[in-house]
Amino acid sequence: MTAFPEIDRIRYEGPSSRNPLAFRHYNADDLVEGKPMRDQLRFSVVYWHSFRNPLSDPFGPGTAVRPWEDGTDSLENAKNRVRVAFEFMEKLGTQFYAFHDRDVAPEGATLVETNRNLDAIVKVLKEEQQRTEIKLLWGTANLFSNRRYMHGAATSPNSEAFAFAAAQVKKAIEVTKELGGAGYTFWGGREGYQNLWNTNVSRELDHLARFLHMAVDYAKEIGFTGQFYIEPKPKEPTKHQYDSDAAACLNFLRQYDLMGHLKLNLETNHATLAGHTMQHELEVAGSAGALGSLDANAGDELLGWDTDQFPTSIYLTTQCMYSVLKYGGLTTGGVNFDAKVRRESFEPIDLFYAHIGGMDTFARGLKIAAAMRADGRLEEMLRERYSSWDSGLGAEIEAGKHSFASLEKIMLKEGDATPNHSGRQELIENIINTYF
Ligand code: XUL
Ligand code: CO
Repeated sequence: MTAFPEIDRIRYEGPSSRNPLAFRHYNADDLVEGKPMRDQLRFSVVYWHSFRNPLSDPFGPGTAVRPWEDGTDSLENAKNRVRVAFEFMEKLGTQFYAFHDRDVAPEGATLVETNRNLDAIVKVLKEEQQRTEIKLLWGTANLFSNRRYMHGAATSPNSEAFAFAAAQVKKAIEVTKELGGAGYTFWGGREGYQNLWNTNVSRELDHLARFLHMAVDYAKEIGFTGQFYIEPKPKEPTKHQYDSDAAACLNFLRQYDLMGHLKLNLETNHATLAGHTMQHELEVAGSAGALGSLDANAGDELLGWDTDQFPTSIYLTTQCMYSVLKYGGLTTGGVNFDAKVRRESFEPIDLFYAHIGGMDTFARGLKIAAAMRADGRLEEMLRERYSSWDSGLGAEIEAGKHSFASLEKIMLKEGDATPNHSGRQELIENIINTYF
């Protein structure tokens, strides 16, 4: 049985190919900065958008045609879907995937039944992983769809919701370990507020931190060595999410002594919603040594919601990969397409077009970023801009040899600070365009 009978394995055909089912830039074996592109990019397909999203929106039901679905929430249908997902990834040539517990297996009437369902599916996932050598990038738990989480999970005013979420994440970590997952992600779901009049912010943040400490402890207890991530998002579904952006996450991790335990999983559309660029988020996380993984997508400039479109801007992916390379490359993390085809792109083949486009766009971004780094002009201009700190007064200040009093003395004598280098933004932007 095959779900995509008309599609062969997607191959690299080079930039001049007009075959819509081929890569023009992503050639998995090509070396970039000494590593095959497949290892630099570590592409991952998300189960939720690609295999569970009916393509509904707040104004209408789903439009997706998915002939392999039998319309039920049965275990049989869920098992069959696993095989379809792996056929898709095999044909696409991605090495990783990611899922929420509830994406892969149906929720039962009780936790016992739900866990049993999950175990049954994990067995199939494991078989398919072994058959295809496709690996789990990260697992996660859906702590936001069920009505028990209407007020949040770890930050719910209802302690039973917290307890249920704890049980759910415990199981999700076990399953992620069982599948050899390289990581585990915490995205805030409904961990935020809709109304400050009914919210005890400090208590909710304490609870969130306690929850994450329990996760860290449990991972240690069972020997799960995958990387934990926290995924910033400022709003949607709540008006304000506690993990609103990279800086807020880092502050939270530091305040609650979680810094060494979690890295950041950064998503482009979340950065946009926060009023930042993805590059900003990457630089904030990277400079704190906490750049973990990328949820690759893009928003729409004219729509205010998390549209999770596939990335098609080479400028964007160049910025992403420039920061990734600068901070040492992806290790446990990957380029995870947390992206969905748009509601009008309802055919199965659109899933291929979308991912091929995203992969090629990232491959180009990677190559351009590597070329920029090899050329070195940008780095040289950056070095030059800070050169007053490399010797003399600047070096002395950095070395802690000065105080307000000693600096005042110098400036009283000199009379003024001399402006030195131009910012050269225009020149830099011109240079960047020469790489495209
Ligand atoms: C929601 C989002 C999630 C996380 C995983 O906007 O990005 O899908 O990536 O829970
Ligand atoms: Co995401």
